[in-house]
Amino acid sequence: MNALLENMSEKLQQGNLPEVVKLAEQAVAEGMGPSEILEGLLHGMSIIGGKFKRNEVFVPEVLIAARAMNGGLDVIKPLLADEGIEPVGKVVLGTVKGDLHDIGKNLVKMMLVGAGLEVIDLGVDVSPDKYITAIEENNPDIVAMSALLTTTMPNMKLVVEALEEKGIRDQVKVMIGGAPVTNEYAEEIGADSYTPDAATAAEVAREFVTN
Ligand code: B1M
Repeated sequence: MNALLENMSEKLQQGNLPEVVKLAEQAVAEGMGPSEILEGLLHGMSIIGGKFKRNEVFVPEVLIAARAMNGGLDVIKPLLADEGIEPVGKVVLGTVKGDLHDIGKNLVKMMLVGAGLEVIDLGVDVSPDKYITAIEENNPDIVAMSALLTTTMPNMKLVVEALEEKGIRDQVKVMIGGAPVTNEYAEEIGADSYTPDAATAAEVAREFVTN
């Protein structure tokens, strides 16, 4: 990683939002591509993640690092979208009920938009009812769910069950992902796809809507 991205990663770890935004803008001005800049942001976030796990930093530090990460993502968002084309399909996306983690979900959103899909972002802490209402109102091709906690993962199953109860399960493809989620879990709850990262999620979503 070059010095600029290294610096941006460090500023992200310190939770310095203005500096992260400034350095991300500088990287864009210097001609770096969105994927390269994203790598720098993810590098900082993964260091913070490791420290959080080892109890070397706590929720407030992680929260301000996450805010800085989202600030950096906002800078590269238009560039990722520019790589896409006219919307080829529609996705209703959210982080499931009880879960407030939104960085991965935001990344998935950007990649989906970049892959040419329209995204209706329901945000975080999305209840099965809210998913159902959004699906009924927007008639999407795909419902995409993110979960970062083992305790909130089961809420993905509740959404699949709610779709079945409403008789609309066959109208949408269900995509799931997030750190604790696995392919086995997707099979267990009857989801159509598990993908390990945002880029793969976008590829699979595109396949779903173009096939
Ligand atoms: Co939280 N947290 N957190 N946290 N947090 C984790 C997830 C944890 C693993 C940390 C740890 O190691 N102990 C742990 C979960 C343990 C578990 O359940 N197994 C944990 C915990 C315990 C908690 C709290 C309970 C802590 C507390 O309060 N005591 C609490 C819960 C709050 C809640 O949600 N109700 C909490 C709070 C927070 C913050 C608010 C401080 C903050 C979130 C801020 C925000 O999102 N705006 C936070 C963060 C930042 C993390 C870590 C450090 C980083 C997560 C992240 O953003 N990663 C995380 C540790 C870790 O993951 N190493 C941790 C970067 C992001 C790009 O990756 O989201 O995995 P990720 O997304 C990936 C893939 O998973 C995939 O694509 C992305 C990559 O391309 N992906 C999908 C994601 N969604 C997808 C959907 C798809 C496909 C792919 O299809 C639809």
